[in-house]
Amino acid sequence: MTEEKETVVPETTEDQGPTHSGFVALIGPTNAGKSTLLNRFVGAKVSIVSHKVQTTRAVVRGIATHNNAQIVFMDTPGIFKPRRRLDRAMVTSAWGGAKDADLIMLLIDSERGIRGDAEAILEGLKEVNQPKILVLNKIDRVRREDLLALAAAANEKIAFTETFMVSAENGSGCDDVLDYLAKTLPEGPWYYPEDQISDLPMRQLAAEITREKLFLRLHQELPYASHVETEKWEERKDGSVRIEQVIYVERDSQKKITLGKGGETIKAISSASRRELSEILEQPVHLFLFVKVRENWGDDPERFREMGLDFPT
Ligand SMILES: Nc1nc2c(ncn2[C@@H]2O[C@H](COP(=O)(O)OP(=O)(O)OP(=O)(O)O)[C@@H](O)[C@H]2O)c(=O)[nH]1
Ligand SMILES: [Mg+2]
Repeated sequence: MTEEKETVVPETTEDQGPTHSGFVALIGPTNAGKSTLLNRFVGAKVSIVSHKVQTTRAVVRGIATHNNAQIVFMDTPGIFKPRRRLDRAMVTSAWGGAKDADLIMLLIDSERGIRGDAEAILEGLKEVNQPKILVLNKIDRVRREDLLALAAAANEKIAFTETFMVSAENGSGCDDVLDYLAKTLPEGPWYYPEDQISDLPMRQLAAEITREKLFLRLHQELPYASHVETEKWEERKDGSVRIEQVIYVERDSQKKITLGKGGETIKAISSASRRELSEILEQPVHLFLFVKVRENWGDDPERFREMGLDFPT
C-alpha cells in the first residue's frame, strides 16, 4: 500500500505533546492470531489470515496511530519446527523481526497454552534483550481461571513487563494494549506519513489476498505447495484495473486440483479475490489467474526474494 506522495512526518501532535514511535514485533506460534491482531490494531486488512497453520510467510509491517504515537507492528511468520527450506526461511525471518524491534509482543493462543512450539519460543526469547510483553489471545474461548494460570506459568519462564488478555477476533482488551504501547514507546518522530497503514507494495498485497483465498479453499498440502505472484498491473482509462497473477504449484496433479473440475475451483478463488481486491482498491478489478507448475519453486532463490525472504543455504 505504498503510494508516491509527499511525506509529512509530524514530531508533535497539537494537544498531546511530543510524538512517540517504535517497532513492535508480534512473535508467536503459528495460528496464534498474530495477523488477526495486527489487522485489528491497524484497523484494516494488511496481513492475510486463515484457520490453517503457516499462513504468514514473511514479515509484514502494519502501521497504527494511537493517541500521539505511531506504532509499527511487525507481523511475523509463526515459529515452529522447520522442515522444508521455505520453513527455515520463515522461522529465520520471524526471529529477524524480533531483533529489529523496540519491543517484543509474544502472542499465545490461550486455548492451546504453552506446550510445544510456544515453549520453545519462550526458551528462544530468553536470548532476546528487548522488553517483552505477553498477550494471551482468543480469550473468547477459555475460562478466566485458566487464563490466570496460563499467565502465571508463562511469567514464571520469562519476566514479561506486562501481561494482556485479548480477543483479536472481537476486539476485547485490544485498546489496553494500544494505550500501553503509545505511552511506553520512545519519544520521537513518526516513521511513516500519517495515513500510511502498511509498507507492502500493492502488487504484493494483491498476491497475498489471492494466496489467502487459496489457503481457505484448498486442502492438505496444497496451500503449502503453492505461491502467488502478481505479474501485470494495468490501470485502464475507464478507472478499472487489470491484474494478472500466477499461482505456482509443484506438480501437475496439484495444478489439476487448483483448477478443479471444469475450472470451478480456480473460478471461485478468482472471484473471491477479485471481490476483496476491488473493495480494497475502491475500483473495478479484472483479475486473471494462471496456474503454472514449477517443480522446485520451494528451492528457487528468486521466489524467496519475491516473498521478501532470505534464501537459506
Ligand atoms: N476464537 C478466536 N479465534 C481467533 C482469534 N484471533 C484469531 N483467531 C483465529 O485463529 C486463526 C489463525 O489466525 P491468524 O491471524 O492467521 O494466525 P497467525 O498467528 O497469524 O498464524 P500464522 O500466520 O499461520 O503463523 C484464524 O482462523 C483466526 O480467525 C480470537 O481472538 N478468537
Ligand atoms: Mg499470520
